[in-house]
Amino acid sequence: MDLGEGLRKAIARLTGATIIDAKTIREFNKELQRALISADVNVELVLSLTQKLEDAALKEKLPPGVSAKDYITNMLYEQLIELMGESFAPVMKPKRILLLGLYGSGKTTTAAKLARYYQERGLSSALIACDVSRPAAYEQLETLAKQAGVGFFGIKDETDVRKIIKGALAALKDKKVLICDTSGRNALEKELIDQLKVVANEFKPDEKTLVINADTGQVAGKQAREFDGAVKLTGVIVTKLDGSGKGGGALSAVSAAKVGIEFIGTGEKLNALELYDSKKFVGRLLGMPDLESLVANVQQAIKEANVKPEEMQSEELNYSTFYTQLKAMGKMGPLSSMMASLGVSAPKEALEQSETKLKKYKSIIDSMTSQEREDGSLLGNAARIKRIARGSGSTEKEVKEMIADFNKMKKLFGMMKNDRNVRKQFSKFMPK
Ligand SMILES: Nc1nc2c(ncn2[C@@H]2O[C@H](COP(=O)(O)OP(=O)(O)O)[C@@H](O)[C@H]2O)c(=O)[nH]1
Ligand SMILES: [Mg+2]
Repeated sequence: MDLGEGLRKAIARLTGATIIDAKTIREFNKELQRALISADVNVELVLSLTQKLEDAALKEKLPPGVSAKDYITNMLYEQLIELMGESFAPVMKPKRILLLGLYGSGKTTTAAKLARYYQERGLSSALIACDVSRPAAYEQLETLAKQAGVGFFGIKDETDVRKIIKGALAALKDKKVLICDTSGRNALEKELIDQLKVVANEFKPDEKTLVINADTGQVAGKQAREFDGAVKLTGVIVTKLDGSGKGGGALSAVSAAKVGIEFIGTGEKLNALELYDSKKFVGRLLGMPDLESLVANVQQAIKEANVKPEEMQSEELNYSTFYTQLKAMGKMGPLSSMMASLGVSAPKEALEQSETKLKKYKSIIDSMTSQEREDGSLLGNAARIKRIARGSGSTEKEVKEMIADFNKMKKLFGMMKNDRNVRKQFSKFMPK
């Protein structure tokens, strides 16, 4: 069973759960621990991750409208990005990169992809052929360098890596980014490790990047530890994510070497290189292509559930904050009855909540310019109302209705700000 499968199994256990109690989260954690430990993720790390999940799950209340499954999936996602990083921004300065990895992991192809990547962004690049084990490795890299339009240095049939690096550093002085391709064997051997140490000493790389194939399983952790022991890794690139592999080994590798994922390879072509993006990567790992929207929805729900009455009135009301506030108030029941109990007469239909209405308001607000969102008074203009109505697929009447609701809320906020008694009354209506 690969890691993704184990994680998916753990998540599947939560289907239908309506609350998160100790039993639910512990069963989930047990499954999660099994999956992570069998993927060779460091045991201590696994225990601290599941402990954090348990603490958070039991402390926090499920926000309204969010299922236990989505909520815990989001928490798991947050823990995983703590481990692997959320995104990667490469240093765009002259530098030397050493690529390492087992035979067939995609090092040579990735070297050319990276050279092309940096050169396209204004840093002239060159490739150095230091794979002295594989027949035709020299020719493969030379061909790829031509295709990528980047520099190349190698000494055909030379087996002394020291000589190659010395020659390369002399010949490629005018290049900003130097990328060194190395030998890889089917499994690590002492000879290979010794050779890599020599290359690293001579080349003095700024980055030492492990290239692993997305279908590498738990052995990725062992590989990463051994390469890390030899040269101290700085990052990981996962290749062949366009294939059937889901990249579970990457989690073992980053946890073993304590580095992040930098790029992913998504094809044989030289432009098939993408910057690592945690939402995409974890989504794939968990077999949830829609993870991005799940995470966005849960995070929005958490934010809304946490709006406190104090914050509601301290926050300046404008159209940027209106939607969130409106949703938060929706949980308090019809506002008109509340306002009546405060001794404020409100029109019966005031701020009536309904999902359709909220959706409509959201699309109207999305059609506003950022200026209009900040300064609601701009909407006194008929041409603007017309434009917003058209942009959001609403009628002008609907836009005007929303403006009226906005103004009512603004009035209420003003009262809350100025009157402690009203504030106190108001907080009674907040959901506990
Ligand atoms: N589909 C796919 N194939 C890749 C990717 N990266 C490398 N390959 C292929 O994998 C094979 C081995 O790649 P190579 O760069 O020679 O690996 P090396 O032995 O580590 O240098 C080649 O056929 C590449 O075209 C990738 O991201 N996606
Ligand atoms: Mg190679």
